[in-house]
Amino acid sequence: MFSGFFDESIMKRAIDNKLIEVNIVNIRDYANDKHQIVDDSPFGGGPGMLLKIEPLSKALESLKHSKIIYTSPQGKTFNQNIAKELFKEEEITIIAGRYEGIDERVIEEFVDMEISIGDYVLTGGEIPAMAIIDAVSRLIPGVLGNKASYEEDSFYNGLLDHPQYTRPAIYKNKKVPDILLSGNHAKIEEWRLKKSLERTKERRPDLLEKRKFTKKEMILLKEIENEK
Ligand code: 4GX
Repeated sequence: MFSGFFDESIMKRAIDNKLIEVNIVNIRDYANDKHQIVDDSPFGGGPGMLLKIEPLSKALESLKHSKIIYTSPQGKTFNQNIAKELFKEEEITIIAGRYEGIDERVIEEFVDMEISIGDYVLTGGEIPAMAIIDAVSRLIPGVLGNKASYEEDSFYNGLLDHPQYTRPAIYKNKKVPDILLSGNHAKIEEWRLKKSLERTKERRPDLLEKRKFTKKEMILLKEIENEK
């Protein structure tokens, strides 16, 4: 599951340029029996299998300087702030796998952070692991190259993105907003900020509740209010 992701252009370049280092550990290598069994049924019964405690803890024991993350719907919902927090770490370890979950004692003993990537159920931890690695890696200077800047992205300033357009200026009678073709960069910036505020207010009012506003933003929010 990871090979496509890490062989893809951005991640591959980041690894080749030594901006990130990835080590995929196969839990099976830590199994202690000849069949290399790593799963077992839950105490108390019920469907599904859990990752066995011994191979998993053996794999985690040697990690003294790594932030250990377990992904599950019970975790704190992943967001840009958690990505920024993880970006400061020298090394992170993410427990991923098929099965229904892991033994709670492994969480208590080793896990520093339990993260959910959203309120839905997946069949394994690989996709959450890739989502976290992706969001954190792109914060590392050089990973995105110089063209793209994460400072322009949604959530960088706590707001959603403004609408964006590219050529042609008219497509099936739909015209790109005139202001974007005006060449007036101050006006364009203001328009973009206003659209960001408008969209965030409309679609994610929760994001605005926690946020402080500049004078300019307050004025734009008033304008939006009056236009209704
Ligand atoms: N946000 N799941 C994780 C638990 C599990 C089993 C074995 C590691 C090894 C999910 C989510 C999610 C299902 C992935 C339970 N982990 N994870 N898996 N939503 O639904 O993070």
